[in-house]
Amino acid sequence: MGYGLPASIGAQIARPDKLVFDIAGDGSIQMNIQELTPALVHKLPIKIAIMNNRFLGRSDSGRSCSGTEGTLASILPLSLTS
Ligand SMILES: Cc1ncc(C[n+]2csc(CCOP(=O)(O)OP(=O)(O)O)c2C)c(N)n1
Ligand SMILES: [Mg+2]
Repeated sequence: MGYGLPASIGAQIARPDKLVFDIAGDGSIQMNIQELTPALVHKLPIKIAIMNNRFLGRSDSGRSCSGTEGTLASILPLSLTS
């Protein structure tokens, strides 16, 4: 959790020729959202898809006993360069 964006920055800097995607939960992206600043400063073309289910769902674990069965996530695509 929180790893995807900083890892994507490292991957994109290491391999500028490659398309880098960060697929993140809304809680995960929030954890290290400040890393958008270096990504923008360095004009990194990382693509970010945020799986927004509006809570720290811990993915599927515990869902059957938490009353959140059937909760759907909307996807918020975010491109840093366009
Ligand atoms: C650094 C860190 N803190 C806390 C956790 C415990 N944890 C695992 S999943 C999760 C919630 C993730 O929420 P989100 O990114 O919105 O994904 P969702 O499960 O809602 O799809 C938490 C707090 C973790 N894995 N890593
Ligand atoms: Mg979530």
